[in-house]
Amino acid sequence: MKMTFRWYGEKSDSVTLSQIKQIPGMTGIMGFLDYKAAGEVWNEDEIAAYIAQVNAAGLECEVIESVNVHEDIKLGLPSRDRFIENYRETIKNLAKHGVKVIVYNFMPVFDWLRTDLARLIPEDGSNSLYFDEAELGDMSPLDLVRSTIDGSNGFTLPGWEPERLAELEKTLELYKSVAPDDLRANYKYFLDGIIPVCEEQGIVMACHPDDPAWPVFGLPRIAHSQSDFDKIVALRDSPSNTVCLCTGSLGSDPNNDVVAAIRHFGSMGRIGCLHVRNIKHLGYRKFREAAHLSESGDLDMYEIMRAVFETCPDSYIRPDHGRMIWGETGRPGYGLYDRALGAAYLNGLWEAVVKNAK
Ligand code: CS2
Ligand code: MN
Repeated sequence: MKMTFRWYGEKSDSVTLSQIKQIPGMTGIMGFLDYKAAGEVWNEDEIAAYIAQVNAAGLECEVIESVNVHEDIKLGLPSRDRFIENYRETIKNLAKHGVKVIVYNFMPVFDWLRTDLARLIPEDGSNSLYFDEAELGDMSPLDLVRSTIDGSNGFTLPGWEPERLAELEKTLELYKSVAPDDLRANYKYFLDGIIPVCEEQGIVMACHPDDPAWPVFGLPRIAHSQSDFDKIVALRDSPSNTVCLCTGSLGSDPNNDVVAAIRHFGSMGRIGCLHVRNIKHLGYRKFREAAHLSESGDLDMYEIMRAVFETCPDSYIRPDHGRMIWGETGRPGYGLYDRALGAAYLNGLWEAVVKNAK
């Protein structure tokens, strides 16, 4: 297991590399060029500069998250071939600089969605990301985007880049004629275009689940259960076509058995990396993100780490979103303190799992 931390780059993160390096057991980061629009080529010089900076801080950068997929690819528009070609170029450029895993998602229009970015947790006075479908019912997609941007403390959130959102209404209209099977067919076309390059370059693609784990705003979504991911890994049967197993995203639906999913895809060799965080269910399609500790939420974090150890022990892991605690401000979900506590806790569980196995 390699414990890593998401880092958005010097200009876009409130957390510094030296702070990350001081978290016990931290081996590297999951990197991101946050200024790249979906569909753009990531050039070698910018990749090299970013990775050199990470390495200079004593950290590795073997995972990149996210190289976003252009909407035209998901919609299956004729212009997709140009964007797939750019994606292939980016894969080759990343591989040249030692990257092994690329995390991405295939969610139409939105990345993760929340109805509140700073919901008070009454038990301890901290706050965390929160979702309640009932609140969403009254909002248009544009309302939600506006409130999300307003609540993000001046940071751009992943998947919420202004360029991508400018054409929101037009894009939503285009999706009206895309059924889940069409989206899957477009996904296969994308994978057929990029996976051969990944195989040749030694790169693993890891698909992040839909978050929350159900369709929103009537958009097609095809990546939020074990059976969805069975279909995804079968779209292109290759060790380079894998899952980014995000426990909090899959776990937002209490019907998903996260531990079983890890065992299932882990033993198939189809887990490219994991995001490990906890979630607290509060009702039907209503949840908040909890501290990583098992007893703070509804997931059994010990069993999660044991499943990783027994089926995919060499995985890259990162704590996922954290709460905002101790008065910290920053990018919602991406402060330093609670994610550092999360990493320390997961490392502790790992030590216990490893020693118990002996
Ligand atoms: C991440 C996702 O912040 C998060 O929730 O887990 O944004 C993830 O990086 C993307 O979906 C992958 O493209
Ligand atoms: Mn995640």
